[in-house]
Amino acid sequence: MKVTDAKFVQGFIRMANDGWEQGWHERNGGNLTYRIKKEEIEEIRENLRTDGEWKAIGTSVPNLGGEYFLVTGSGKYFRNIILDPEETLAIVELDAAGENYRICWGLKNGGKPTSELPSHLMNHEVKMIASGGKHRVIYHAHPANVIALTFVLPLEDKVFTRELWEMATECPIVFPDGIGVVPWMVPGGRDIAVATSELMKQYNVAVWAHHGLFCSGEDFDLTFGLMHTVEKSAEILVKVYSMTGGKKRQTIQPDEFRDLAKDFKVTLPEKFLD
Ligand code: 2HA
Ligand code: ZN
Repeated sequence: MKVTDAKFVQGFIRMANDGWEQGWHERNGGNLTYRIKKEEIEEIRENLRTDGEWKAIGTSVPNLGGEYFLVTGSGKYFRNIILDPEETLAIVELDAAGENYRICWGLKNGGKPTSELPSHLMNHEVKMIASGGKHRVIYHAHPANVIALTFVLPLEDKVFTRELWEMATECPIVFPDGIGVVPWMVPGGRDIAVATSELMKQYNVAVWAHHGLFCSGEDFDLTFGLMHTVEKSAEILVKVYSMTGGKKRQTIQPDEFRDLAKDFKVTLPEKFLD
């Protein structure tokens, strides 16, 4: 099968374009990676190159040895993915040790996988283990309202979690584990990858202060939906701050969150409710 005809590639392109249309991907901002299923690789194997040069990932992900990923290219624009996926995306294979990668498809005019490859792969490893293999999508975007809040709220997991839960009743159901916050760090390197993956052991969402948002999920719908829900909630909070300076006349109370958790069968950590 042609790579671009595969259902997972179509799903990836649609999600990337949806992110562009939301305004989360100015210029070359953001990146998306998908851990490809064994049977999906078999469908397209005849069109994968095996002569790519092995290159260092820049970190070590031993539990992902031998896995294949569909990834956005470094410096590529989300806006262009739908027009030319073979120029803007790549499929990469990891070696058995999880220390090197090689390009098997895509980036037809040259280029490298996303500059955030170390962060994506370390988070894939953590989330694959934490979810028993279910999580396959890691998504980083630059949604404006989440970023704006990182100049106003204290950079604490509890504050971001509680404030965003309060802004929309669905939030504690969509991200019951809460949200982690990474202080400002240089993007693209191993340090931000380590800091983010530490938080992603307990969360599916991490804020990068003054930069953007990082999400993990099982499939494209769930991961896009998570990014969308968090950013919508941040937009409401920005409106509340803009109208009142942050003073709420009323809001959802801790016991109301507990009632919601019971009915919707989610567990909300008490540390976010006291
Ligand atoms: O330009 O978003 O974090 C890609 C990025 C880096
Ligand atoms: Zn970024």
